[in-house]
Amino acid sequence: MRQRAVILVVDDEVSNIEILSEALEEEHDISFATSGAEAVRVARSLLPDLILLDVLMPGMDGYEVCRVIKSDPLLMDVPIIFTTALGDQEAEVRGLLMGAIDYLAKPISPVIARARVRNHVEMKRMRDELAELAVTDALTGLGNRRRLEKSLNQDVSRLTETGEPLSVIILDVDFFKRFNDAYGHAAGDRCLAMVAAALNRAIRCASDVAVRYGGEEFACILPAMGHEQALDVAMQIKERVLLLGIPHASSDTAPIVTVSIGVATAACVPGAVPDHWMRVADSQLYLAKAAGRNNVIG
Ligand code: GH3
Ligand code: MG
Ligand code: MG
Ligand code: MG
Repeated sequence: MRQRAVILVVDDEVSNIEILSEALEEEHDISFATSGAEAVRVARSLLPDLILLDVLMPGMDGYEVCRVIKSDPLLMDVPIIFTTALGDQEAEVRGLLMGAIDYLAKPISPVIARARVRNHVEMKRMRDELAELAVTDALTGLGNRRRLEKSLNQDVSRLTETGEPLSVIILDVDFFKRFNDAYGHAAGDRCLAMVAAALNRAIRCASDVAVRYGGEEFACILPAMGHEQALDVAMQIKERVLLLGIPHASSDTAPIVTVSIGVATAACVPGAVPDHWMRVADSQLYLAKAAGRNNVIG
C-alpha cells in the first residue's frame, strides 16, 4: 500500500464529495467520480485503497458499482463503505450483504467519516501486509510456493490471450545435505539466502518472479521469454552462484557451492496447464543432476 492511502469518493451530488474531501484530504489522497460508470473506470485505473460509495445515483447505482467491483479480480479486495441516508436500514443491510465493510450515514458528519476511514485504512494496511507475508519465504525474502502458484496461474492465463511463450527455471543446490553436515544448519541457511540473492539479481525485476520452491530448491517464472533467452538466464544464475565462492569441501562438483538447473519453455495456448512447466523443468533438473550436476539442461 502507498504511504498515503488513495480514497475514491463516489457521489452524484458534488456537495457530498466536497464534504468528504475536506474531511479526509489531510490524511489521504482523494479522487472522485460523480456517476457509477465513472466510478468503475476510475477504480480500474487507480486501484484505490478504499471506496466511499453513494447508494442512490441515476443510471448505475451504488449497488451495481459494488457488484462490478466485487467481481473484478483486481478490485474485489478494495474495501467499500456505502454512504446511505440516516435510518435507511434496508439500504444499510443490503450494502453489507453485498460485501461492503461499513456504511456512513447522510448527512455526513466529517469527524465520523474521518474516524471510520482511518480505521478501515489501517485494517487494509494490515491485511495487505498479511497477504504479502503469506506469499513470502521468511529465510530468503523471495516468494514462496504459494506465490509461485499464484503468479504462474496469472501469467499463463494472461499470455494465453497472445499465445506468447513462458519459461520456468528450477534449480537445486548440489550436495546440500553434505554442506549442512560439514558446516552446520545455520551456515546452510546463510548459503540459501546468498543463493537466493544471486538468483534474484539474474532476473528481470519487473516481470519475473523468483521463489524458494522447497528446502534447497528455487524456481523462477519468466513470462514472455523464449527458450534461448531462458537458457541464458539459467547460465547466468549458475555463474553467479559460482562467483559467490561459498566453500563446500565435500562436494563432488567443485570445492564451492554449485547448483543444477532445469529449464522449461512452452507457448501459452488455450488448455495449457501451469503444472506442465513445473513437471518439464523438474525432469530437466533431474537430467542435470544425472549428468553430473553444476549444469543447465533445458
Ligand atoms: P543433490 O545434489 O542430489 O541435490 O543432493 P542434496 O544433498 O542437495 O539433496 P537432498 O535432497 O538429499 O538433501 C537436501 C538437503 O537440504 C537436506 C536438508 O537437510 C537440506 N535443507 C532443506 N531445507 C533446508 C533449510 O531450510 N535450511 C538448511 N540449512 N538446510 C535445508
Ligand atoms: Mg446520490
Ligand atoms: Mg532437492
Ligand atoms: Mg540438492
